[in-house]
Amino acid sequence: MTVIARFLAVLASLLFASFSVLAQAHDGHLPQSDGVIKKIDGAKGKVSIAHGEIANLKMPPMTMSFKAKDPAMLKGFKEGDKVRFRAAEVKGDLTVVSIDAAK
Ligand SMILES: [Cu+2]
Repeated sequence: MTVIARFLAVLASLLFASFSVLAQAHDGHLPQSDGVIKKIDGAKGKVSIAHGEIANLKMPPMTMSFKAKDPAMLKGFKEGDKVRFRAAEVKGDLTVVSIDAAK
């Protein structure tokens, strides 16, 4: 490998790494998914959601439990509420990173 080619390869991998870090840091870039709240456990910061497809997690529709990024974000919601939310894998846990009431 020439010096130039090696330099370009390092540059490309650095760029790629910084882009993926940025993509994870900005929750707003994750696609929103639809869901209906089935159960809330505020003490544990857990919420069970019957959700539609979650494109970024390649997950088909199902009902499952998520961790809330911040338990306080669950305040004001109750079972049966329709929501729009963003989910991501955070330190191995499937986590709701944002949640809003669906109109
Ligand atoms: Cu799921």
